[in-house]
Amino acid sequence: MRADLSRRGFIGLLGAAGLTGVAAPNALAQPLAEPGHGHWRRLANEVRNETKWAWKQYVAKAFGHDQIKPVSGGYEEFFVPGHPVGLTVVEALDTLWLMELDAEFEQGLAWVNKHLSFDIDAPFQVFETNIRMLGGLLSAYHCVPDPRLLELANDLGTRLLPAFTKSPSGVPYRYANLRTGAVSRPETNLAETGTYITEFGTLSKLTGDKRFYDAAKRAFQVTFDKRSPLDLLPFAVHAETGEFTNRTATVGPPADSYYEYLFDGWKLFGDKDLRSWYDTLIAGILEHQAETVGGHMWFKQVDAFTGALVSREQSELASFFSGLLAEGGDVKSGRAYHDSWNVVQDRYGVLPEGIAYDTLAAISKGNQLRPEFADGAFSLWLETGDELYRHRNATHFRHMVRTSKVRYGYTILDDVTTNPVKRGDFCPGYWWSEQLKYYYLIFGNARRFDYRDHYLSTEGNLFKGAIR
Ligand code: DMJ
Repeated sequence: MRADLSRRGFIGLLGAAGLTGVAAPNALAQPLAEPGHGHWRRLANEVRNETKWAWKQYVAKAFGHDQIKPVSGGYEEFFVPGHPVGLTVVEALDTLWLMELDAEFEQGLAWVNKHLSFDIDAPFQVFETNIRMLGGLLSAYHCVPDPRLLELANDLGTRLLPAFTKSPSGVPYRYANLRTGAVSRPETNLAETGTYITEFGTLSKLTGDKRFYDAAKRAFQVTFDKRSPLDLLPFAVHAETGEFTNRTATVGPPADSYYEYLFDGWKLFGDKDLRSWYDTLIAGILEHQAETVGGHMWFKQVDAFTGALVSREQSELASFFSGLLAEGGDVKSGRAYHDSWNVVQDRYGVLPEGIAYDTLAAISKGNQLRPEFADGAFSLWLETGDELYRHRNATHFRHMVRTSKVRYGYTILDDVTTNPVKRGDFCPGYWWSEQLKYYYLIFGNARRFDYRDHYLSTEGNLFKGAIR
């Protein structure tokens, strides 16, 4: 399979660690042997085998718990201590299905059917619950239309709705108690207020209940309407007033997926308002935030009202923006921005969480098993058909196997600048939903994936394009 199909639809804080220092080239940054032509299928099989092996470890040590601790063989919950919701199971389902790991998929689905319940008297973070749990259930339902999956998705969406409906402005609170509907934490940000339209919209479409789509769109509109005269948005906002509470604009967290979902809402539902809001804001970003430093394109953080420089720190999470720009029609900028991050991959092997792009120093030295670079490469490959992006992801995958594979799975890294790297001890849920899927889909010719017409959410969840 060649990625020579045009315009395929695909979607895909700086931790202020204060650890500034000059980036030392890491031994891991030595060039790796890359697979030649004809070897992509073998690489896809390798990804599939790693997934199968990691799933087996998870089932043996942590089944039903949110996240495995793959070094110690323990587990931990992601949302609320003592209240597991099988985050890893829900995140993994569509990936397992796409890889035709059917026994593993059935095992996960059986757990969901038997154990998953959202009747929990505790506050859940609405953004994470939406992109991970609601998105995971909807993508599993898209792959295998088991009515219980939709029932659970509808139940969860309904429990999240008070975050929107109880807000005087329509901008959602950060937390909602799943049993009582009590809401809390009104100090929020762009990503946590504008990353709902595709999950909520899909739910509206499947259930006929428009409340979900309308709530997600209204939240967007409140902040968009308050944009600065430069067409920029500060990232901090208060749910009760709908007013911004700072002045800094960034394309990284905690803003990132706000921009992604404006585009995605248009892509998935054809909502022209969202497309026009996306175009307006991206034009502002390109005009006031893009800059070339050392021959590479980066996005500075600026005062949204004056355009004055705030910081040249860049989170690894911002690397997804390369793919978004390309999907939005600006392939040139998308390519340029991914090239910049590739320089960081060349230097460190595994990308640090945050860099100062004027020196390329790692200012946040860990790596939380992040998928954004691979996400960007996958989107760019779909848009351009350029094999370069397969090679970049092969390098990304190889570095991950060499540095993160431990006794019971794959772990985050605490420091990518030491040799050997310093490891932490947990595997985030998104690892199962994102990079494993991006690697598999870019290396292999997945029989169950429609390369021409599909939609993957910010969490890599498949809402469109399953070939059953
Ligand atoms: C994922 O949960 C999603 O990609 C989200 O949009 C932000 N980043 C994490 C993974 O890094």
